[in-house]
Amino acid sequence: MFQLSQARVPRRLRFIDSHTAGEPTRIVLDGFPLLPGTTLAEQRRALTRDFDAWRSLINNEPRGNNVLVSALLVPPCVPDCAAGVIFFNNVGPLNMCGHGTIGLITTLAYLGQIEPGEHLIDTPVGVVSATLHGDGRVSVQNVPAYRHRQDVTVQVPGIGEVRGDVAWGGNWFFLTDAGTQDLNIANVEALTDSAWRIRQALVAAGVTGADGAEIDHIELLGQVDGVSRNFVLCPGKAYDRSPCGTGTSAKMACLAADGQLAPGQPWVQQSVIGTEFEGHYRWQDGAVHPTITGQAFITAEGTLIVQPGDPFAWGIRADVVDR
Ligand code: PYC
Repeated sequence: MFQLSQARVPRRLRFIDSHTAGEPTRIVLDGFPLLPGTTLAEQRRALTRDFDAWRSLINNEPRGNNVLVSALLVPPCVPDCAAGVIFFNNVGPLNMCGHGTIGLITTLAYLGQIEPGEHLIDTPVGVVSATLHGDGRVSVQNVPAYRHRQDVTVQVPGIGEVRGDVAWGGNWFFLTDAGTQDLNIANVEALTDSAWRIRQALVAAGVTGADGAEIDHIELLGQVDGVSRNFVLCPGKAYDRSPCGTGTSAKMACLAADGQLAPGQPWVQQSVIGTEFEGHYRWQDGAVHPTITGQAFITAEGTLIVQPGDPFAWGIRADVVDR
């Protein structure tokens, strides 16, 4: 059980908020503890193990919210990288985050730290490269994506048999057809309910990603006016307002495995709110290397303040019951 703040002076953390295709990102510039570790994977483990209260402070209410994805801007551990980043949301760390990387690059440009061109970014799952275009769009060359399991069936209480693929796009996804469900913003409650049931059924059935990794993103897919549209439920039960960069990567890996998308062929992925990412992939060393292009916009900059004695110093957490 973590301790509430005993600090005698206000804690201050500077941040910049943006949204990418509607999905918010908070980049925290300073004010958090130095994380031990010589790689970002080690530092992310340290964040989860010893500093999870800081994640909650930044991302959870009353300073954040369940939809927000935040990231610590940290010194890169790999030479030649412009920055290091550790993403997290309302329930824990994320491996990679496509919309968040677009938000990060836009934030670094806003701060005057980078110019248009290609930039390497160190993440806990490897180095990704991102290109800032002259018009403000950002292309993220994501980590390699692949389909792990095809045509998995699972019995979902209240729904019945659901069939889908398990794929890695920087996070673990279960991708399945939305069937007759409307993929639009008016239907997000019902979509959330379906996706959550599917996620729980996968856990109950022992369906995982590689090495037993939990599948913590559920992607329901369909078409609207001939364009692929998705609904992605994130680990903390919020849905992605953007088309989800890692989810689009996972989708392209499945299409590539089915021979339905050739290297270099453009893929447009819409979100449930109708925003778009453009994608394509390159085939290298037997793997799909996805690129996702989108645009972020700065929405706020400021300082998170934690006053001494604030009972919600560390955010509102469902797992803290002794307040
Ligand atoms: O864009 O990869 C993404 C993402 C993951 C979770 C929310 N957005």
